[in-house]
Amino acid sequence: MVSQKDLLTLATWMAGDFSNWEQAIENPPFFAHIRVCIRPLPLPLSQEGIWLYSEQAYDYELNRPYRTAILQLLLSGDPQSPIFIENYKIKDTVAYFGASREPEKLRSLQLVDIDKLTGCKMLVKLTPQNSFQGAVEAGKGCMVNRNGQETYLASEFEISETHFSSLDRGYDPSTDERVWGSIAGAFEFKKKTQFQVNFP
Ligand code: CYC
Repeated sequence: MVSQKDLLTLATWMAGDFSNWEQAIENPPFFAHIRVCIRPLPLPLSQEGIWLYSEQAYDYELNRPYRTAILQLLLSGDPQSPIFIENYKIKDTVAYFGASREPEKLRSLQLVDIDKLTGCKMLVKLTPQNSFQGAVEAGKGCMVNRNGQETYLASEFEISETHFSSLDRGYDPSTDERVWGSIAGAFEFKKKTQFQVNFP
């Protein structure tokens, strides 16, 4: 049975500063050097689940992330995917740029400052290899507009204590052709710094 303890384990594994440096050096044409930095919110936005703030950035411009998100980790009660992650967007994204490394900035954040993204739940299960695997909910409903073009997201990830791999791609809703995202497989991140997660 997956429990609150597993939720805390997932949050703890997610909470850190990740880099794909090794992959970027090995395969520079396909993999930019990316940093993913995930920080627990100093003041949770509700009592439900565990709240995190995530920034993805090119290593050379950490304070101008290309994607930020608020993530809420929750138990689902569904044995197929006992954990899920709600994805939210901050209305004023730019105001929080850099906050993954300066978490005091996140203290002012409230529920009214974020919007839930529909169709973008990540459904998560624990694997026999002591990792968590997740994928975006079915239905091609997580819409991402990239340079004016509507796409739906296909996304999967795996995370363990020290490793985080993720594959995000956007597809054309009418042709199912890939519009953006890695053509050479998943991004492979190693955890460089661990952040502490507190949970009642
Ligand atoms: C978008 N990536 C997204 C979205 C989700 C995730 C749900 C759509 C919502 C949004 O736009 O914020 C992924 N959400 C996740 C994952 C988890 C989660 C993995 C579990 C921790 O809760 N993504 C990568 C690569 C990089 C990338 C390093 C290169 C392709 O992992 C890019 N993801 C990326 C981009 C977008 C995205 C560019 C669209 C952002 C936008 O333009 O709005």
